Amino acid sequence: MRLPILAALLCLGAAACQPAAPDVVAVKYAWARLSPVPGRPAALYFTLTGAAAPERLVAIESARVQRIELHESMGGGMHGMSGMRPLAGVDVPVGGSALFQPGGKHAMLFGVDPALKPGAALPLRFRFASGKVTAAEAKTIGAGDAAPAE
Ligand SMILES: [Cu+2]
Repeated sequence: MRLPILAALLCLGAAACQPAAPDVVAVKYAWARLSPVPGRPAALYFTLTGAAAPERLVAIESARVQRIELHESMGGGMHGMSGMRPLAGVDVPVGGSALFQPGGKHAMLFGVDPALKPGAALPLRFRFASGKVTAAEAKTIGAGDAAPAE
């Protein structure tokens, strides 16, 4: 147990030990699956990687979506909304990440601009508890399309 602690202490004296952590949380691999039925919600998936300080995702906004909620799928739920619960926020630890993937955490997009077609980029703003904001774009795919590779 002592060796990792010693290594960490040595790192304090050498700024070059690790690359500097970014000031804001990064958003990677963002993609959204549009609903086949107009007016039904779309699902958004992405990966958040930690900043220099602990952060908490509290909201996502888009000029092309009326309302975005953070959800978590519950194990075994097969029937849409009954298998999810809303999340007030999601922690993004320093040096870690928060994964939003099919079957787990995801964001639900209600009132998607009907002019948004598969293949278009969806502009997003991720809001964190610190007040910081990260802008990103999600790739949109059709209901029957395969999930994009990372
Ligand atoms: Cu949901």
